Amino acid sequence: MGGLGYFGIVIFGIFAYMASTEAQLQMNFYAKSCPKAEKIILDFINKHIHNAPSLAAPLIRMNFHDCFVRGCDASVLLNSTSSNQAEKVAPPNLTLRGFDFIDRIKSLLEAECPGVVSCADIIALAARDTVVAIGGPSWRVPTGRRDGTISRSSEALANIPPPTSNFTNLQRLFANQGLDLKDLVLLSGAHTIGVSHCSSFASRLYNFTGVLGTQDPALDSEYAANLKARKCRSLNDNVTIVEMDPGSFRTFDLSYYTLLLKRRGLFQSDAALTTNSNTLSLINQILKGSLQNFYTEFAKSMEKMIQNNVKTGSSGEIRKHCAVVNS
Ligand code: HEM
Ligand SMILES: *[C@@H]1O[C@H](CO)[C@@H](O)[C@H](O)[C@H]1NC(C)=O
Ligand SMILES: *[C@@H]1O[C@H](CO)[C@@H](O)[C@H](O)[C@H]1NC(C)=O
Ligand SMILES: *[C@@H]1O[C@H](CO)[C@@H](O)[C@H](O)[C@H]1NC(C)=O
Ligand SMILES: *[C@@H]1O[C@H](CO)[C@@H](O)[C@H](O)[C@H]1NC(C)=O
Ligand SMILES: CC(=O)N[C@H]1CO[C@H](CO)[C@@H](O)[C@@H]1O
Repeated sequence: MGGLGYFGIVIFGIFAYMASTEAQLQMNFYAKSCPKAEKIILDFINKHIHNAPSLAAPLIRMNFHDCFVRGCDASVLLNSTSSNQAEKVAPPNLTLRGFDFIDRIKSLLEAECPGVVSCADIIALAARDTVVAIGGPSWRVPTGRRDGTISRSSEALANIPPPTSNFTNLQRLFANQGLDLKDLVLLSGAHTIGVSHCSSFASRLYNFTGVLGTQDPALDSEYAANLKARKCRSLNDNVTIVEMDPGSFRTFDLSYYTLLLKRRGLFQSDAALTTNSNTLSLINQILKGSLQNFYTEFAKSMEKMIQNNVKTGSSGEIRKHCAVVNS
């Protein structure tokens, strides 16, 4: 053997092993450093979810937006500065909600153990706990994420799929995050809860492919007529909100997929899932299975999404205020 020798290789191996374990998230990462952290979050949610049952939707969406830009590092929470346009001001983030709620949890945790629990972990735990609180699926949230220091509007635009996405775009943007077509179909199932502004899909009703007065033929015409008459009365309505899964928008059920097959998915991106034979067959499989099975599969995809490309160990920081980097 050459200069390094057997001993060198063993030492190198040990360091490589340490570096790789350091880079892992783990269950209950705060067990020693802030033992009550996860319970404080859960208690706060259980205390407030009755007054705010609609919070689960914005929080799981916030989790998705956070993870799709620079890994789940709470970059989505940073405010813009005089020299930087943050992710928050990018079009996809204009409709995010729930920032106050995260800030209130953060102040409780700072009071309990200052500078220990990351904003990125708070988003991931709060998203899971609120979805569970409304009777939805549960998933494992290993912790130990660190907060990032960079947040750019342009990166949100480039990485978060717009509602006008076709299948090719969706596949590409999910693949960028290490997520496959199964993850795409399952995670899109989160549209079973929550609301959308008319502005996110009005072009399908009034200005499809840029021709005023035309409608997206992929949208059920009866549903479209109804939306135009009762909800989104003009192309420029940026105020009205619409339930994405009308009738059960607070229940984490399978009806989103039923709607897709009736051509009643609200966005072009929802409709796009039926334009590919693989994703169409996944939709049919989900509908043939039980709700419990959907929950199990959804959980696996969430666990993938929330662990991809995270900052751990000594990278990033633990922010004191979720909206600003530490000075
Ligand atoms: C597949 C690509 C996706 C696209 C194009 C997309 C797009 C959108 C849009 C445009 C809205 C409405 C925003 C508004 O106008 O207020 C929305 C809402 C929502 N999205 Fe998605 N989304 C996608 C995937 C996901 C994923 C992966 C999740 C979570 C796992 C998710 C969860 C939600 C939830 C819960 C809402 C409702 C938010 C609320 O009630 O405030 N979406 N999405
Ligand atoms: C999908 O959208 C992209 C970008 O908007 C476009 O370049 C591409 O041609 C579209 N693909 C299909 C199959 O329509
Ligand atoms: C209709 O869509 C086209 C293409 O996206 C856009 O250029 C045009 O401004 C839209 N019309 C209105 C009235 O917003
Ligand atoms: C909604 O549209 C009006 C008129 O076009 C505009 O003045 C206002 O800033 C818009 N509001 C939002 C939240 O984008
Ligand atoms: C961040 O921006 C929000 C909304 O503009 C503002 O209410 C909040 O005070 C800001 N937070 C910090 C810590 O500067
Ligand atoms: C929550 C949040 O920061 N929303 C911002 C989105 O962008 C608009 C316009 O750029 C701001 O006014 C909001 O404060």
